[in-house]
Amino acid sequence: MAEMTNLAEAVARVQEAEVKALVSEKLQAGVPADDILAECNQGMIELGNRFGREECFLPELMFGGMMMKTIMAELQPHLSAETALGKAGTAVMGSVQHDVHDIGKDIVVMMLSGSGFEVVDLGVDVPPAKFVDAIRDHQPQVVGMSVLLTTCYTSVTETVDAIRTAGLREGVKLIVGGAAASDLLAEKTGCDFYGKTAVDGVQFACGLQRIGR
Ligand code: B12
Repeated sequence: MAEMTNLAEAVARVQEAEVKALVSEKLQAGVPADDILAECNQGMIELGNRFGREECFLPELMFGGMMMKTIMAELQPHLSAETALGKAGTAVMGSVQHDVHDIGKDIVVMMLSGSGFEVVDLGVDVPPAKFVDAIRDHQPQVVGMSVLLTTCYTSVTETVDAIRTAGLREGVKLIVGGAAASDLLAEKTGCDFYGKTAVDGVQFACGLQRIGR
């Protein structure tokens, strides 16, 4: 972590008071909001890495996402037009039809928005048609499905099929996650990626952003 700035390190350690103080200090000193956001994003990536190394756990991850939402709201009026319009892109997220588990889905939502994505959260028990409508309306780069119940495998299949039938499959990357998901489910249903954790999903989405998709 040697090359990280104080702000990035405070984000990675989820030190909310310090993060808030450093952001205000930098804004007052005239540091561009885009640069401040870049430091925060670096911290969020490191937070994800810490989670991967089991140096922190789900509550910190959730709190980190919530903290970044607050920071984003403070930085928003100062961001350049390009960044403010959601440079990271748009993501649609939902728990698939008949599945009402939303704790993991909400973590993914928080982490994606903390990483600069505009996130359209469709909630729980989302029918395939609602995913399709959201893709038409918001033209996301990535669509995430959360599935905790093995009985809902068919909902994943039906959602992917509905997206394909609507002629929208080529334009988006589909990711699936949640306790019932697996590489095999992603492969069988025709998804692009299985995210074991919220961090995996966010890293995949951020990778799309870097390669300009
Ligand atoms: C809490 C809970 C509930 C709560 C949900 C509250 C809520 N608001 O979500 C309540 C009580 C409502 C509930 C209900 C039921 N539940 Co329940 N529930 C759980 C429990 C204990 C924890 C789930 C959880 O929140 N985990 C914590 C979160 C953070 O983990 P997570 O969701 O996996 O998310 C992480 C990753 O998977 C990932 N992730 C999640 N989604 C996505 C999406 C993408 C795109 C990506 C990239 C990543 C990603 O990110 C998160 C962080 O890394 C699990 C046990 C378990 N092992 O999962 C059972 C469990 C999922 N439930 C189960 C069952 C059977 C039910 C019921 C059918 C019970 C009943 N008979 O009524 C109902 C079904 C309701 C429905 N229609 O959905 C079973 C499912 C079994 C199976 N194989 O299908 C489980 C596994 C318990 C068990 N061992 O039997 N449940």
